[in-house]
Amino acid sequence: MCVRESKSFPSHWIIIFLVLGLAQALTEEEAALPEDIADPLFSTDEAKFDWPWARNKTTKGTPAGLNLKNDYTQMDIGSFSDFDRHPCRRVCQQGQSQSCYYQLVVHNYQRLGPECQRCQFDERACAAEHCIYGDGVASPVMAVNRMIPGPSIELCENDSVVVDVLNYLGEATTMHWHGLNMVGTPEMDGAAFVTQYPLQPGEVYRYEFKADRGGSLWYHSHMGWQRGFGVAGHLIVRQSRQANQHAHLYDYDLVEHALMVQDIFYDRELQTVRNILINGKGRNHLNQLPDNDNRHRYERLRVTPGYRYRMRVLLNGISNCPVEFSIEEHKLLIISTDGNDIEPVLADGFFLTSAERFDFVLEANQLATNYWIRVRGYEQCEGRKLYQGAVLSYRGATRTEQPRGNILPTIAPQSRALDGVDNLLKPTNSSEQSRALDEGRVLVNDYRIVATIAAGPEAFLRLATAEKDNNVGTVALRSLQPVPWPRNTRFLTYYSSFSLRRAPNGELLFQIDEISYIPPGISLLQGRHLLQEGGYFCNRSSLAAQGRNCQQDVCECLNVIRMPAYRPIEMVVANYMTSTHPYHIHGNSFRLVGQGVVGNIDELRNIQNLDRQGRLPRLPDHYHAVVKDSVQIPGLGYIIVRFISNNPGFWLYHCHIEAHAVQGMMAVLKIGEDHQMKRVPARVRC
Ligand SMILES: [Cu+2]
Repeated sequence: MCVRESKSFPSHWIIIFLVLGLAQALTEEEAALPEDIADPLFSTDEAKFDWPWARNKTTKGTPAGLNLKNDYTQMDIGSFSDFDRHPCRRVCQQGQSQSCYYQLVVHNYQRLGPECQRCQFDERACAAEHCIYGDGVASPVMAVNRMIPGPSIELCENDSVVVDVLNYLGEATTMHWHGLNMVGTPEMDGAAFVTQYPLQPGEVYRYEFKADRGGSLWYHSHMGWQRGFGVAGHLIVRQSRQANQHAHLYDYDLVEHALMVQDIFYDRELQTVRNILINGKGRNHLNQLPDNDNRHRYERLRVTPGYRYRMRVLLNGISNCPVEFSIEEHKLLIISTDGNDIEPVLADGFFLTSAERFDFVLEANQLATNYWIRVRGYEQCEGRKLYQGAVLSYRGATRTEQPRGNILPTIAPQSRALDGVDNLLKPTNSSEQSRALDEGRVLVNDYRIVATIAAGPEAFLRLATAEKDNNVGTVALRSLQPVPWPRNTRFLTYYSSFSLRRAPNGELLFQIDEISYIPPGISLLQGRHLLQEGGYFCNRSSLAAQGRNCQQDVCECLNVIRMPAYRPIEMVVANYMTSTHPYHIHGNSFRLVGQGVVGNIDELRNIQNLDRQGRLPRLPDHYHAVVKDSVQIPGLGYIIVRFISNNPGFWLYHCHIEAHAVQGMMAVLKIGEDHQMKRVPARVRC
């Protein structure tokens, strides 16, 4: 392999020169952009932040910048693999679980790199050459096995999984298995300095866990901005036909119908979201070619007339960019969210905030031609007019046939284009304008709808019942499973908040409970017996006991919220900002029993008072509230989630917008006492 590699070097250099020339051309093209695209719309306050590795003062050996040199030519590329022929990719049968081994190599790579030479002229060459074409703009990325998204892992429920992650990056990394609660294997959760020490460059870490549930899950790096640069992939866990309650609703469940939607950056200018891609591909917003120009590379989903297909969509969101998903002239029968089956809802489209997933059934019952699959960005992406398409292609349609409809039928009026601090603290009425365009369409999980309802039990009930015929709020979705707790269960209620504050030095601090998270230097799960809890952790109560007022002072510390194990827990989480934040906790799936908007909240006392007055209603148990692992907290609103804390350990609790999490919108739930947690070696290496 090495000999072959070195032989191919001269031609690589020629290709590199060609590509550098092309990249130069693109840079010039970009420099010549018209004002409205190149304007500093997003050089807002929110966008200016420290590099995550500068903030993470305790990370040792992390370089002072991204080391994105193109060193992949020196790697043993023969070991890179997609898992198309993996023995665990099979029809799932009851009682036939397997052991499944995977190797994921995480490495620096490039969009429109040397492999893309043929791909530029022949779309079909892209996959074969390991070209990451992206949107045709040369930019540094971090890939998994030379792919973005990384290779899909397909399993059956109860399979045992072994994954070796090899870190070929110039910086530390970890891998998180989003949607798996890691019951019994907390050290495999992939939370840096919480459940494991990160893998330094050149290290290997063996993740071993059980896929103890079905659903659309995913894996992604949990370090810095790596998932934004590409370190993420689908983790699809299927069930046997007997166990799958939705099996009768569809004929095919194909991995090529799993879509990862992602907002991207081109370079180190992380403050500027530049495009949205679907499975790593899509139209280029810089070259201003029409959407249907054949020089764009769109993802294609093939279907045969007369069949029903299960499709899976996830948003790997990095900036504040919720998206709306729909398909021209097709209804979507939504059957699952975050890997949890729901009572089916027939809709025209749905919204995703970062980390959310929706599975739907598409019936190929229209004229056999091509149709646009539409993804439209909002908030920061709306401000930059970002949207993306893919093509639903019926068997029998020619490749050159123009897809029906438009990717973006109507440009929404400019609404909350800026997401700067002043705008975030001001209410907005933009939602009304955008909503007018959606008249008559059934939309699920629309973040704007929740943002327009008034406070109070009547509005809440309307959201959960009457509006179901038209706009279906997240809280209106119903699980197929009854709640797992007995009637009249009394929950321990924790109040928490998401907020933004400016430090006296001008730095913007994204906070949970008015505390900006500082990561620890000792991994909490491994080092828990070494820690003097009082001196090492902080939380709202401990700071108050010290006389600290985080409303006035800047509180930056390791926020660890303690909860007892094996108890019914309820979290009421308020959002002081006008933009939504995707709430995510590790180690536990939860029921969403409340969600709404209350108007201005700037102290936890406000939300506690409202709750005391009975103005934050909960869904009754018989409603079978939806199960999720990631959910939007509406702007100036709240969510109420419930779970049984039967998984002792240290679990991250954070906003799933990467830009917010790396700036401090993160905390840890410590569930149970030290002695109730699994004993794990101080450092696990293979
Ligand atoms: Cu956020």
